[in-house]
Amino acid sequence: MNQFIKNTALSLGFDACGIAEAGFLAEDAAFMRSWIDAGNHGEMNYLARNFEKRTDPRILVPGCKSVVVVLMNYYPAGKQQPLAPQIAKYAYSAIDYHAVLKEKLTALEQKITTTYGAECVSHNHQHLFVDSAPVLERRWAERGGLGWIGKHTQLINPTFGSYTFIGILMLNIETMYDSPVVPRCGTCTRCIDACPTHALTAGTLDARRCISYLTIESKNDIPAEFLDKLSNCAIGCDICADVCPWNKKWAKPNSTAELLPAEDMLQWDKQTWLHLSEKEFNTTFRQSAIKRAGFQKLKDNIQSL
Ligand code: B12
Ligand code: SF4
Ligand code: SF4
Repeated sequence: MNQFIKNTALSLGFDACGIAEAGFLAEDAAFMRSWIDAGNHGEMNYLARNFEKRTDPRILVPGCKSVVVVLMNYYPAGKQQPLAPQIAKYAYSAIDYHAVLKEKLTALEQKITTTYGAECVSHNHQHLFVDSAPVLERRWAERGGLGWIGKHTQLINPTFGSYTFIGILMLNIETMYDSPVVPRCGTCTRCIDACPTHALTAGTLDARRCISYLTIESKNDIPAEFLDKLSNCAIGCDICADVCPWNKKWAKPNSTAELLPAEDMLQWDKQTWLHLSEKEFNTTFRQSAIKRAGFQKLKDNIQSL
């Protein structure tokens, strides 16, 4: 079954798949408690909620025995002009990655239940997740043998690097499990050294200082202390990932048709971004992850650069 699930995931367009045994993440729970208590999550109050569910998928999805993790490479073939306000690569695609991964995960679930029976999944609980649920996705990816969590706190896959989306499918059946990959950051500290806002310390992120948080998640104005450190980032930030030797060496353009960039966006210069009307924003980015930040936030961010 392990091999069936992996082969099916690859045939559906995922780039990697691993499976971990569901269980309580004791060390992560302790770490996360202190991370939250120190306020590192900023205004992302949802991270402090559902603590038990977040640290044990068997509480989130009663009956869950196995965590299937899929990766999708999103490293783009084309890039923006370097002087244009930078949109992080995860948000290049015209179609929001949540929708792309969920559709393929649903297809994977269907093939599994058709082959092994409807009881493989819990029909009374949501069991398919991309980003938005209390699931420590990177840790499950690591446990499923798909890579290690680098010092920039992102999952690094030894074949694709860290520009990968993570999707999760919880199964109510047991199967063979994969072994975690040994972390390979070694003595490197390039991501920590490159972070313009000093958001990273060895293996931990202070989200309140992270440009990704400041330009997307935070509802407040960007604090003055960070305004000269935004490094031309308008939505999200890829600086710590861009300097990582694993990405420099292994990141390769994705071949997923659904992740093609929103039209013309890569050619826009700063003036085009500045003159973008709300109507144009809603049309161009109607299905894109950029919509999450919102028109006004995008405009304010660009004005700050
Ligand atoms: C909240 C969130 C953010 C926040 C906070 C980021 C963060 N590092 O936590 C902000 C807005 C800053 C953010 C930014 C980004 N994000 Co984000 N984000 C999430 C989200 C929704 C939750 C993450 C979370 O639970 N954070 C809480 C902290 C405590 O968890 P953690 O850092 O994973 O730490 C855990 C372990 O690493 C471990 N741990 C860490 N240190 C230590 C130390 C010890 C001693 C121990 C025992 C354990 C331990 O314990 C923790 C609990 O398990 C996930 C989706 C999901 N549901 O998982 C996406 C997710 C992590 N984000 C993603 C992406 C792509 C990004 C960005 C690259 C986007 C961008 N370009 O701007 C940046 C990267 C910034 C960075 N350096 O991490 C991807 C990452 C894919 C990958 N290959 O890793 C995810 C998985 C979404 C997805 N489904 O694809 N994100
Ligand atoms: S995403 Fe940018 S601001 Fe956030 S930790 Fe990485 S380099 Fe620092
Ligand atoms: S830059 Fe170096 S320390 Fe940071 S994640 Fe990559 S290999 Fe690890």
